[in-house]
Amino acid sequence: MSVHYAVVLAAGAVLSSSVFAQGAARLPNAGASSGYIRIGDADSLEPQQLTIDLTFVPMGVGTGNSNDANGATLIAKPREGAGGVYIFSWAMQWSPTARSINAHLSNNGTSVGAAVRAGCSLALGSTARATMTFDGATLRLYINGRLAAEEATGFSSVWYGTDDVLIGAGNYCCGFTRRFDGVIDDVSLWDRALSAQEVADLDGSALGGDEANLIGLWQFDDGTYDDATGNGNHGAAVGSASLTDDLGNAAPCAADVDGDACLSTNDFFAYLTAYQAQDSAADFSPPGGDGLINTNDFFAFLAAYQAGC
Ligand SMILES: [Ca+2]
Ligand SMILES: [Ca+2]
Ligand SMILES: [Ca+2]
Repeated sequence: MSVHYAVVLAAGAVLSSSVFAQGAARLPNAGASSGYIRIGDADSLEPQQLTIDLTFVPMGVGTGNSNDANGATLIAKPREGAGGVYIFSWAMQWSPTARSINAHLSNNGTSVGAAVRAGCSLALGSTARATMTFDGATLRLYINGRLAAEEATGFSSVWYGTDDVLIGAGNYCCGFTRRFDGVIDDVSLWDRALSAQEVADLDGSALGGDEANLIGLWQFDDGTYDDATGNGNHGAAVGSASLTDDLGNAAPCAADVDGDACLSTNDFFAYLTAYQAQDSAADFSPPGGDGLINTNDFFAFLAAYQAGC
């Protein structure tokens, strides 16, 4: 068990130190503010089997019915202006209300699809990595590189229309624009389902753009919204979207000791395991740790847990 947790915590450490060391996209969707990224429709954005990976920090509930169970859109190839169900090719969303991260796929863009949900989600201001994969038979959702939910789809093909890819918005009809308020970074799109191990090992900030099966990469590190792959599906800022290095206090939720972006009693037991092992993962006090693990650390963990991170 301790080995398992140590691996997870090592992944968390990478998140906190490097993911936002360079540029990221700030998408302000609160009140009258609106900002998202638009990537023009292209055949190269339409894989039949796929992986979509990104890292995000929610900073508010978003706008446009983003506060329901489906939530705010992290990325989608939506049918803009449409109403109904499965009105997209694919979508990943974060719900501040249901405290879930969810992934969706459609077989016909109007009624047939699949959806998976991770049980709960991270707090405002914390960062997590979400990954969806489809191998032609099963839709999977990973949080922080770990499988969180999966479902056999009953269909093998993905429906595609002529709509653009949007990062941070769904733009469906009737007030359901589902715009995300926060930061998104290191978005990658692949034309096959990466394996569980590949997802665990994936670090979008370290990709170069020429990896096999990588068909889209938006890292926001060079002052642009450009696609770093040869497909050249460059993004454009809409509204008040901007690039930023300022993530405020964004860091992995400290109390989420097992790294699944969900605060539960599992984290309490994971903390106890680390504590007993005198693992540095248990070193919560003083902030940043001091190499010593004692009851001060235990109380600091409890405070973080009670505070919701
Ligand atoms: Ca970046
Ligand atoms: Ca957890
Ligand atoms: Ca300590």
